[in-house]
Amino acid sequence: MISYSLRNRPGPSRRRRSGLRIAIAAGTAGAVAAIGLMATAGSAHAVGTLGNAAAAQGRYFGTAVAAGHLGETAYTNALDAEFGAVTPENEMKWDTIEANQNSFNFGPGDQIVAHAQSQNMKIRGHTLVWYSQLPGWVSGLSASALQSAMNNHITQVMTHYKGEIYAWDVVNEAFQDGGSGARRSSPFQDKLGSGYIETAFRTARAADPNAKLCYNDYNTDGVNAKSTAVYNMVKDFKARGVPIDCVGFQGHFNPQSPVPGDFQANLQRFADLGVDVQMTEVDVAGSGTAQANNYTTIVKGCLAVSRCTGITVWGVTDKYSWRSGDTPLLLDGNYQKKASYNAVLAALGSGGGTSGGTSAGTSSGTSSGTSSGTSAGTSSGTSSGTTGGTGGSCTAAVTAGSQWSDRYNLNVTVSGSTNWTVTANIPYPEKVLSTWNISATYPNAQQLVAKPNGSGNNWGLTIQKNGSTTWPTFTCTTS
Ligand code: G2I
Repeated sequence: MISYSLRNRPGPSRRRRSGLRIAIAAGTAGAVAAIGLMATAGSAHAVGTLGNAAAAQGRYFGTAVAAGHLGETAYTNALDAEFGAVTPENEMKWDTIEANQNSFNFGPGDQIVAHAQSQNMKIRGHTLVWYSQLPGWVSGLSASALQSAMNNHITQVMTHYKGEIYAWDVVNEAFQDGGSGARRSSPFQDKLGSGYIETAFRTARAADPNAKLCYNDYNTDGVNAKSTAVYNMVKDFKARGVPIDCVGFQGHFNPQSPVPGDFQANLQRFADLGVDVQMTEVDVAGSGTAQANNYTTIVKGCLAVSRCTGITVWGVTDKYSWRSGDTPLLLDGNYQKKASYNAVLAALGSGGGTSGGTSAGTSSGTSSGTSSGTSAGTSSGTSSGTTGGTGGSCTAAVTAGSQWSDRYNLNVTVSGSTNWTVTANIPYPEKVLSTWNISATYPNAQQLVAKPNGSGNNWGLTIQKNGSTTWPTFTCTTS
């Protein structure tokens, strides 16, 4: 039986990658094994885009997106080719969604969600409670009416997007700049007191228990009075069981305020509290090497912190940046890759990596695709592998199935154990469309985890090409 696991639709081919890669891996009981055999033909690269490079490190790489630009082909092509996650730049803010009390406009946000889902992108929700882009009627409310309105807004919005948002910026920019460490004046702070933040997080957890709940702010990227005030709040929340899962660091930098030397240490101290950390709105004013070096520091700092789960830049192209004159992004106004783009891609490739471990035993395989050595752009071939070692090992053998212009099937046979888990890392921008004979889960958009579902050890998957025909890598482990 075919189960359509992801809301994915075949889309137009955007890019054709040459070459063919077939890989198979096997593991032994209790140990996760990495790559067993990898045969590469032509110029196939596992890491071709920002999203793919980050996924190879177990992270996402995203961008802010404006619904109004999705109709521009160059914009959407760049978005889809490079990024694995999106944050609506303005479309989920209070003044768009609830400009008038209890009248909700989800249209622009829905547009971004639909596009992201069609590309299997993660979605960050931004933002539920913020002093800015707040319609006038909110600040006119009495304290008790404001409390109800805040809870209602959180509940309505999160319920509408329930199950679709990876992480929500529940509260945004609640602290003052400077050395006071105080909360920023806002209708919420002024009428409800500091407790509104805790209330917002508790309300958010009840609305969508599966979404990660983040606090998000700027000028908190290094160790300073403001970040320490946020740190103390998060520490207190964790100690008292107030639901918080992540802290977002916006990462708006410029030459006068570059990435601080203690950037990584700051991320780490938050991670040590037991929350994920994310770079949520990165942009760096400037150009050339200076800008590129800042980006490198950000990427390397994130990769060095195991709980840093992803990086989002605040826009696809300099053309549409909120501070366009500062040329702060990775693609210029003509969607050309800048030095900073190359620096980010290089830094993502040089990270500590998540495919550690050693491969037990040996693997062997044949592939008509590799032996031909051409970049015909079709996926064909067979591959098989075996593990050495003692007991409890498993092997996943992968062969080509049916092919269409926009998608292809792979058939997988697992041997050696009936208690197996096969992890498939799907090369971006390919997507899994469907699977059969397995219980499938998706830790992220580029990863499929397959377990037996009682249908035996022969299973398969359909992959949407999106211009690429590079096969996933498969890792078999037992437990
Ligand atoms: O200011 C940069 C960011 C700081 N952190 C929170 C983010 O939400 C914030 O994003 C920016 C958007 O990039 C801008 O696009 O937030 C601005 C508003 O505070 C956004 O600007 C607004 C303009 O002020 C409006 O005039 C305009 O109608 O964008 C709106 C939609 O284009």
